[in-house]
Amino acid sequence: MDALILVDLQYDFMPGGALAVRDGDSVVSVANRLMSAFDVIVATQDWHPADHASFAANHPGHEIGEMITLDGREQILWPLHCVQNTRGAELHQALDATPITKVIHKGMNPRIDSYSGFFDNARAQETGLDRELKSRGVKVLTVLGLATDYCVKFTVLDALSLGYNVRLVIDGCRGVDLREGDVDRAISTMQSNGAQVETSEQIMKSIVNQ
Ligand code: VGL
Ligand code: ZN
Repeated sequence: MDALILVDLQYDFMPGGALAVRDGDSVVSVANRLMSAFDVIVATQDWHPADHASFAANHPGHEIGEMITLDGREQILWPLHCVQNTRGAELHQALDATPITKVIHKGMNPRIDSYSGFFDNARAQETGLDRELKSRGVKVLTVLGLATDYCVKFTVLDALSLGYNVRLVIDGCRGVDLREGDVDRAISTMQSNGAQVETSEQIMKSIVNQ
């Protein structure tokens, strides 16, 4: 069984949002096109409380983009984003929500960030995504979304470590590039860990021909 994983297609990661990813909204149509080919479709949602420790605003004297040490872990400070029940945390309305079979929330623990859709950054807690996929007999994941160099990257790496086969939809991802080259490095890292990088067109064709 194959599943499509839509990572964080939320307003705050789209142009005009609090943590806008350049051209981020262009992946919504890629998601809509791919959904017709999948029975299991999971959307993740970054879902922070307002007092989340990843927000620069909660660390007076520190700035957005700065790296701090938080409970012994490195933490990049982000603008306030994806606060639970705000518009910025909603899935983009152009995303066809009807075929989505499950929504997984992450990043609720105020002290621990959660880039991956599977575990928080301390690997202390599971989100329920692995259980959901295993219960449906899913072995292959097709992954797209935002942002390539954070939540997509860590979702893909965790998926590979959990034994899934992973296809990364290259035209379905956009990244932050906090440092120039981050997106390219993230793609190489995913690939060298075993992810297959494909276009949505290649994936559609391979599924139709099955
Ligand atoms: C993300 C930074 C902070 C992401 C989430 O979805 O890639 N990036 N929170
Ligand atoms: Zn976040």
